[in-house]
Amino acid sequence: MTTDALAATVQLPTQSVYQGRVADYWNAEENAVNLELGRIDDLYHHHYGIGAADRTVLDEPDPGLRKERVTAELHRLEHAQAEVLASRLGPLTPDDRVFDAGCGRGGGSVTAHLRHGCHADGVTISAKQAAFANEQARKRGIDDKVRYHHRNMLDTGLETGAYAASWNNESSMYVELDLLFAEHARLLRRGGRYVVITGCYNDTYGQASREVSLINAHYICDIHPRSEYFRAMARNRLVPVHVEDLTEATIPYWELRSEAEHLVTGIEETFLTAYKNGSFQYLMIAADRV
Ligand code: SAH
Ligand code: GPP
Ligand code: MG
Repeated sequence: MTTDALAATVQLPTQSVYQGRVADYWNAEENAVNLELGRIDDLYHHHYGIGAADRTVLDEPDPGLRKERVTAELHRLEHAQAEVLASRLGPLTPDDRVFDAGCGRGGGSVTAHLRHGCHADGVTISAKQAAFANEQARKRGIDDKVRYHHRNMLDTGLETGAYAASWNNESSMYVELDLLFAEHARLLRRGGRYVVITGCYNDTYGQASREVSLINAHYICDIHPRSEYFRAMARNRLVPVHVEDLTEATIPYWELRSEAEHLVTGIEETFLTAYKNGSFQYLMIAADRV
């Protein structure tokens, strides 16, 4: 059979094998470190924390109260990260629309809506997460403005040029950056703002370290080098306006998390080693769509 004839017989799947595995991971995911933190105020985050940690929570003598206080402190740090991202989306009005690419259980879109009053569309490859997030928005009474969709963020079907801002909060390591940024550039209006917070490997160090490979295997993701973000943005009409290395700011979160026996998942020491040996960075980039 010729290549062309073979290609004619093969139906390209709408979702790759890899994306199917990513969806399986998120459909099954029920880590205490995510659900117990989210339950505190119904803001469910799937990202890490930033800022100084109040380590006195570890000294609480009552074991039940200690767990509660550690859980609350980790949630405070994760929510602080979401607020830093939301504050970078620029001045937005309640009529503006924002796009949350790889939205998880929905906490980021709710945070942006509460801060700016804007409409939000979140997209996740997990049907379970989209249903969970929509139910949360319904309970909060904001389902007229905040909506979640079970879709591929590379091919959202959302309206071209309709968005004032968009972001990836710890979700860009699941996709090819050129395809991702092409979709953001399509959805954003001219002058719209794009923000990414991500873990990337440090090109200065060379290729990805063992720790970076372990993180990839743990989450089924594919962490990109720092340089690739800037190359792919330049190719897709996204011009950086603010770049911030959040590595120092996230270390206290990981140090506290590693001592939270009731919440650890086993990846804590790997993150701390990767950040401290310089091979991995926690980075925020804000860019304008030109
Ligand atoms: N941004 C969220 C969740 C981050 S977890 C937060 O900050 O809480 C990573 C998310 O990326 C998961 O929700 C996963 O479903 C999503 N994701 C991974 N690949 C995707 C794809 N191709 N399309 C849409 N979502 C994807
Ligand atoms: C956060 O999700 C993790 C990811 C989205 C993938 C990898 C991120 C990097 C920065 C490399 P989570 O909150 O579900 O993770 P955990 O269960 O470990 O808290
Ligand atoms: Mg988490």
